[in-house]
Amino acid sequence: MNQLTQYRFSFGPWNISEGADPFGGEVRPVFPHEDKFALYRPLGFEGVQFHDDDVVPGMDELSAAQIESKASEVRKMLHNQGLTPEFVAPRLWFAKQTTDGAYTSNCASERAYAWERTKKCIDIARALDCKGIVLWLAREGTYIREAKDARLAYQRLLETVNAILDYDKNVEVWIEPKPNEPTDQAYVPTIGHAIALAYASHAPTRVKGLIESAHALLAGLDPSDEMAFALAHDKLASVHLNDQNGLKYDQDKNFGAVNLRAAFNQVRVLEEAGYGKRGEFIGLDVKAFRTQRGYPVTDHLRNSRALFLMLVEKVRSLDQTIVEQCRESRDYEALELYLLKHLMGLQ
Ligand code: GLO
Ligand code: MG
Repeated sequence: MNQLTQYRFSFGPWNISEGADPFGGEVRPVFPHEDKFALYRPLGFEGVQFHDDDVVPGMDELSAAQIESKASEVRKMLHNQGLTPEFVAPRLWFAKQTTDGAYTSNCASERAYAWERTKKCIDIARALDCKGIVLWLAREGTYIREAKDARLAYQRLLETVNAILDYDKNVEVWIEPKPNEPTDQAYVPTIGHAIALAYASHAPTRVKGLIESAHALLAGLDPSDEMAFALAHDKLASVHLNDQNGLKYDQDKNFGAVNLRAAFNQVRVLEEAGYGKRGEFIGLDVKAFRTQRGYPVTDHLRNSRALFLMLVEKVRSLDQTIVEQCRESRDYEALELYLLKHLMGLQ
């Protein structure tokens, strides 16, 4: 019999935040980074998503040996807490060398910085025994189209993917597409772009995607179809489930909070494809409300996870016979009404 997927969940330390936004500073005291790990298990999470400098703060100033030793400490700490590192992402958007992009900067020395930093990120992942390298290509784009040669930028991105694959034969590159913010237009806006890069690379089986619901919505696309596309190519390495209220700044709202039906469809597509059966995580990239009282604020993580599991139940209790009959008779009016009643608990 087909075993039901036991989903495992992950988030990154940045998802427990102090509430700063571009218009005002922090509204809660800083919760120490190293204390966040103790919160994971009680919240029902076992996977930790990292930026490279979440593992090794101040890494730009440290030697390879110092980086390795700090990363090994973190590896032990994770092990003691029963946690698994899901991925490490080079944070290529804070340093002054990445002001105009990293791999696609027009400046050779800035591109060299990006590559050195990426190698250190891979070294950190290796020390953690973690194979996923996430590329959220934050500043690889432009504010005005004429600023960069876009064709050359795409070639540089492909060269970088190949260089990562060559630098370490065990790692996988997981590209997290996003169409805009912080740039006006990003060079890898959708999962289609990411998967094209995968197939063009030296080792297509080691290049995959990480789909964030809000990013797909910002691109005007349906997250469940984006996920289905990646799954059809066996290239969905991870997800960042969340929600987004219209075309505005990236909101990272709670999963399902805006469009429950779209959230249901993401869960349905994942569940139908058996996502998670090979250990893939359900990542939640959700942001705490600035208005929320408490310290630390974690209800957004607990609630988004709970909502995901409620939707799994909705998917599993969907009457497939009705769905098939409606498809057969091409009666999508009946299918839609059945689905809406099912979501409302009326059928
Ligand atoms: C921002 C992204 C960001 C990434 C994270 C991991 O829009 O969603 O949170 O997911 O930095 O690379
Ligand atoms: Mg994300």
